Amino acid sequence: MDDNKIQIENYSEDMQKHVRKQQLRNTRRKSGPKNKAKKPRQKEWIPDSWDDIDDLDYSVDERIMPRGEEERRREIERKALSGTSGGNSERAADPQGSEPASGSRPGIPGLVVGVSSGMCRVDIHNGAAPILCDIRGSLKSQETGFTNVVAAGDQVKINLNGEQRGVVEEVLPRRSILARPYRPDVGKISSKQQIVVANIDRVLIVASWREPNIWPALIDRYLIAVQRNQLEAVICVNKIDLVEDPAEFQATIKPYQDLGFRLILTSAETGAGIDELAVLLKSSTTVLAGLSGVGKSTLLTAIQPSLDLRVGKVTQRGTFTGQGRHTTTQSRLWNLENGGVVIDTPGIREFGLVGIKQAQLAEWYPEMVDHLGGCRYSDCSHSNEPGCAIKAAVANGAISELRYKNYTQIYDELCA
Ligand SMILES: Nc1nc2c(ncn2[C@@H]2O[C@H](COP(=O)(O)OP(=O)(O)O)[C@@H](O)[C@H]2O)c(=O)[nH]1
Ligand SMILES: [Mg+2]
Ligand SMILES: [Zn+2]
Repeated sequence: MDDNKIQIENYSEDMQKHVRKQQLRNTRRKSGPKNKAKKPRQKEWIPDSWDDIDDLDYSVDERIMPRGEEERRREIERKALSGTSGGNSERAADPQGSEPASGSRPGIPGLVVGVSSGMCRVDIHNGAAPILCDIRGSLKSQETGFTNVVAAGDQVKINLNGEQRGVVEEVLPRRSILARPYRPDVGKISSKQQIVVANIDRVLIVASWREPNIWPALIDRYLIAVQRNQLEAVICVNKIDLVEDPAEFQATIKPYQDLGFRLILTSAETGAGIDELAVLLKSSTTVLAGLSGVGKSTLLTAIQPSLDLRVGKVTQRGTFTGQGRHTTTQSRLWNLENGGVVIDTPGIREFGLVGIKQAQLAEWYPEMVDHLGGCRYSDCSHSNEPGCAIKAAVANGAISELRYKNYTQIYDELCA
């Protein structure tokens, strides 16, 4: 398809979105009960440069997803997984007309360890520092549906432009990605997604017990993202030195244990759980996902002090402000000394739910699946309907109240 046409289509889609979004925003401002419920959360932590997407914008984006959008997004995901060495039809025309066959571009193989403002750092496995690379213009002009060409974790081929500078010529097919909806600047709306990390095996969902408070619905969102991408999930609850009420703590983590999810309970302050975490991270490629301030960088430094991720002083109870810390603003990858690859991400809240409709949500809750079909109404939302098998299962303890509450919270943010 011709580039101009794509641009125009995107533009009018974006404009329509913008108008609808504004209308929804206005309506919600006047009356939305959801809006009210969210206020304390927004006060509790001050966003980073990367995650300054307010919840409202995010949920509106999902609600107004136009018909056919889900299919379009699936196609986009398929493209993302094929890297830039996929089908030729997706390639921008080569000015020289000398496009080499797929996968046969000359270049030095390397691993993208960090990305910022259109450049990336590539480790070419020679023991030296990663090389700062531009990205070949023809890669940038490909229409992929994603805002970025490369992400941390990508396998690429580069050519050197000198000793210290290179150019990414090709992005090899990816085995997995995690992406997020993208909003370029305040005021601009984009329907595109941004690839945050590529080629990961495992997601370490990091939450803190306090400062900031544990947010179980966010854990569920990440769990859904992990299941959809067929990755391994491990939940890490950090700052357990700040647990005041062990009974409350146990009640919060038990639903996840009962479902068979692996949990690692840590405190970078006391050292609890750090060895267990270190063993986990020794194998495979793990991305750390969690709100800003939960302790992702601190945990990585505890495992390998030479990483030298400057972080703030250990949190005291009641002092979380979200400010004055060293914050990770871009995803970064490290090869650990003892094996394993880790990628630290900035606090990203919105992985995972793009394209899921309200009626599909329960399918992502393994404990609900068996009860589906038992409701009196086939289109039961499992909220207020009589004869609801899910609510009956909550009442008799087969489904935990915590998970059900998370379900209803997330449900309200999805499109019908
Ligand atoms: N009390 C306590 N504070 C911690 C713990 N882990 C990290 N912190 C503090 O939490 C703050 C945020 O940590 P950081 O690693 O920057 O979080 P990130 O944004 O997830 O990378 C820092 O001030 C850390 O010192 C912990 O286990 N207990
Ligand atoms: Mg950090
Ligand atoms: Zn029901």
